[in-house]
Amino acid sequence: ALPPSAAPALPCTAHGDPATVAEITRGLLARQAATSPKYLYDSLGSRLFEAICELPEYYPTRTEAAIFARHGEDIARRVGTGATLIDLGAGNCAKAASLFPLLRPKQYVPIDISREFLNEAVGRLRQRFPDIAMNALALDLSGPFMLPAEVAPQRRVFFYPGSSIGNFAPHEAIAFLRRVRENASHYGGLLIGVDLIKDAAVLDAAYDDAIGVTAAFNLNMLRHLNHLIGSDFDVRQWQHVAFFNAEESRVEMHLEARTALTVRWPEGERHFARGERIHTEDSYKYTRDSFADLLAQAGFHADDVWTDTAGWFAVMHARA
Ligand code: AVI
Repeated sequence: ALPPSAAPALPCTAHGDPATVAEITRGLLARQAATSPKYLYDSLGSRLFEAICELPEYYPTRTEAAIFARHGEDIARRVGTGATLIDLGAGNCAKAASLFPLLRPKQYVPIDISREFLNEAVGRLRQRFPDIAMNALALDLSGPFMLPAEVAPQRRVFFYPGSSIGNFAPHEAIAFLRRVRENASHYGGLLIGVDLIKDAAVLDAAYDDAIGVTAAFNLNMLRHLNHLIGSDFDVRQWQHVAFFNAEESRVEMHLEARTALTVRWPEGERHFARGERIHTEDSYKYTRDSFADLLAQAGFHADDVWTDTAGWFAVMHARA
């Protein structure tokens, strides 16, 4: 039997804009229910993701950091100093900040969907690096975007670490990178982190850690959805499921109903059978060659790659 919830989950007022509500409810009503992974990142979700990055099982963050530590000077030679560094999905801005001493950007433009989280991070960073101009932008990068005029047009270098590109399906990744390229200037570039295909057991553990931080990260999406669409998801009725799907070359995250249940929101409802799932995230894994090919399809030319000794992760540079 399920433990009773501490408080009854009552439908509340929707706080998302009508387009957001429509997008989420369409996904919930689809035969295979699915939600965009961007809804994993409310303020708590962003903090849980920070915690994931510290887990021993979650190798991408520390492996990428080791690549930057070992090859930083080489990377800086390739990227060049004095650029406009545009950090796509910046989060706490820590990765870019660790490269400031080597890359010495003229302007730093962190972009993230979570405005509150971003503003806090940039506030702290301004005090540490008073000589770098900083313009934080709260933008949703999942659709078309155009950088505002305050972003210096000279030598725009896009920084997209952490293999966040893996959260797009390959055709979406190509479309996204094309949009990035449209925003790049002459001599602009892209410095991107890519998670590579490896043993399934390593991947499974990275997305289903022993102390349940990734489970909390995934389940927290239901609280966020309740806030956005006024639904009555009871988090205790759901469980985290994650596994590597080798055929699709991706780790999938789902939320699985522990029991038969009905979720209600102001304009609708959905019944879930026991074991039925909501597909919440994909994290695609590549080879160096398959990713260079994807870059080429987006109009970028990959001209350098750095990896760790085990070949688990790659940092690639591409010219626009
Ligand atoms: C942000 N993104 C690259 C992470 C990933 O590995 O796909 C999100 C994540 N999901 C579960 N753990 C981490």
